Amino acid sequence: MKSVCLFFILFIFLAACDNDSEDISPIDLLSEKEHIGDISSNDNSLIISVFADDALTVGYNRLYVRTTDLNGNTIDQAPNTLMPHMYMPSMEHAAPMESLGASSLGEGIYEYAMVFTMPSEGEMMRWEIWLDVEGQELKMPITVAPSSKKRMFSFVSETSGKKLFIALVDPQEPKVGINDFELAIFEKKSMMEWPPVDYCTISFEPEMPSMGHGSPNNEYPVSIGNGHYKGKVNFTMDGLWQLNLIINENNIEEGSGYFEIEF
Ligand SMILES: [Cu+2]
Repeated sequence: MKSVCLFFILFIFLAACDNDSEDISPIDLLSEKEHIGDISSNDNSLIISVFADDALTVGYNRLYVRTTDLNGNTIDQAPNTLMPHMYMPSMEHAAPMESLGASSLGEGIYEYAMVFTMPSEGEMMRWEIWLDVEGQELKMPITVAPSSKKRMFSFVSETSGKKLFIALVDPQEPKVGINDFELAIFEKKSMMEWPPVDYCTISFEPEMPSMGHGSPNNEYPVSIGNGHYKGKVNFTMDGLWQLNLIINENNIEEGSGYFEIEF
């Protein structure tokens, strides 16, 4: 009798869970993300909310932006622009950013990506997100933490003199075996201009520094447009991996660096 009862309770519990997952709303999906901040338009008629997959760190970050009215109703409207902006003692600068369009999370949610090139540091080094909403420029203060593992590197090319920033995009959830490997390259043309770069060719070698071995069957990332490059990386075991990359233009080395991935 006892086990029948337990079974019945379990059944009810599972049924309830199943029900929940069926009417999961975009708002619920968004609430599982990291809430970065809210800002109101100057006339207080709109509230723009910014979310991200995780707390913001140096490197590539995906953002989710939703606009609501004062009653909390979603307005299906994206900010005209969304730009990262940093204040430093002697200068101000932007950073690479991508506008990715409507999100699959739900109606009225728009996706962006930003590559933060350095961490916030108190009052001296402050980041903001600048939003253009219906012609109004709004400024949302944000905090960017250093990344515990190296997810971005930069160099000035000895051949072309260009300053390039290389950011890790995928894998976000690495596993043993073959993983999608995606990175993005941007050029710092000026403090405010950070266009994507599609002309590079890339070679790389994964390495486990603690054990001194690499892995077979990797595929070099190739350009897929918008500054992104896609290939495959093979992790033969878990632990800390270092991906050593060489970035070339016209078969001439522009520079090199590495990413760290630990799982
Ligand atoms: Cu800076």
